[in-house]
Amino acid sequence: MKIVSLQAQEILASGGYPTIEVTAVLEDGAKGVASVPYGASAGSHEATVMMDDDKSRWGGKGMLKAIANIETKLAPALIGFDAYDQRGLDEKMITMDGTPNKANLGGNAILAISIAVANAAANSKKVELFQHIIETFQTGVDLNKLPQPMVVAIEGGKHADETTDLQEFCFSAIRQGSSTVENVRMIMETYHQLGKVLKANKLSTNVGNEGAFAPNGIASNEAPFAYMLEAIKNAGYVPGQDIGFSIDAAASEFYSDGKYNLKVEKRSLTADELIAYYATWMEKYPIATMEDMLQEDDWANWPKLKVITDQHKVALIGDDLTVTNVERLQKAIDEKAISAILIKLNQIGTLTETVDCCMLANKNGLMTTTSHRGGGETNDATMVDVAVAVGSAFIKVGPTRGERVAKYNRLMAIERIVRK
Ligand code: 2PG
Ligand code: MG
Repeated sequence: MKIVSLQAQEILASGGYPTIEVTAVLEDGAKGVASVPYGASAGSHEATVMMDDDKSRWGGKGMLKAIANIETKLAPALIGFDAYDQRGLDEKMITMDGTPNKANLGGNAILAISIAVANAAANSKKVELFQHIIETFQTGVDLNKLPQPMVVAIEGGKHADETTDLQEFCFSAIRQGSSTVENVRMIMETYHQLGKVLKANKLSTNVGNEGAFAPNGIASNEAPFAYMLEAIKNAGYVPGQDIGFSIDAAASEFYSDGKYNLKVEKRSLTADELIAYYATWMEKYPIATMEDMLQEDDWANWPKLKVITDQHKVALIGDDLTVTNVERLQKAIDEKAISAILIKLNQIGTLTETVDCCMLANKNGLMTTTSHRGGGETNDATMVDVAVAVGSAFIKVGPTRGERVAKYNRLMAIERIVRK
């Protein structure tokens, strides 16, 4: 099924700056439209987000260079290519780029084509995108188990001003046997209760990049847990049984010169001291997962933390550490650095490499969580179909704002489709 056109343009991402949208059309008239997100606290080993650096437009954050790469280089080479051959298509773009981090043509340009074509191929076959991914990559997923919501409830770090150093405190649905739709309701009811608890404690309920509460002047990085526990109880659920906590420290953002600088607590800790601090949390609170608790190249200390998370049956997730990259994932497995991995399509830049990374994780018994991006998210919900197709345990997405709820709405729609 040949590609007949690939057309690219700038659209607005959630932060009010541009990103790329591509429309792919196939010879049977089937169409696929996709847009790519990008992060606020991106890891330094991620695929390149090519921006223009032309300060006269969008303060340098335009994407016309990447779009020109689509129009003048990628599209001409890909017209006529078989859209059903996703791996072949992605490999061709990787070869054309020729760099390990897609610096030449832009990870944003390449991913936009990769997922637009996947969407077009699914439409051409008249199947859902997740079904197309399952068939194309033979993922062998069990659709009786769908990903569950991991909902950002409080955000700080780079995603909000004057709040926690840690980036995200999430509610994760961990109860067994209930539907995804019911679990979304459970967590959102709890999120609304959290708003009331914050207000009662004279904290603001303004929201950050991801649509989660960003309370100014919160006392410490540990303070969110007490509010979250109260919210779960007020909503009528049981902490540790229905809902667990998931934390993403995004620790690279508060690390410098060997120290972890907790501004809100006015202290700088060594990795060992920080790990000891985290250990006290695991003893006190129903923590289900912990992500990027250490800096992205702090390979010496991740395995120490993993010993402790294993003891507490907490999944230790790599994000900036592993950047959806099979080589970094393999290293993390070899070094016993993690027990789970965060998956973001734009960290690596093609659908094929993303699925390969998930398959490597699955093969090694590592849980996957597929994630939204902070600063530059879009209404595109391809990440949800990927999560379903590879058997992710969770999708991590914020609770409010259109580009976030689009993901939960897609997840609930998929549940209705597969349970029909
Ligand atoms: C993360 C993400 C998403 P960003 O660190 O997991 O929550 O943030 O997209 O800003 O890197
Ligand atoms: Mg993260």
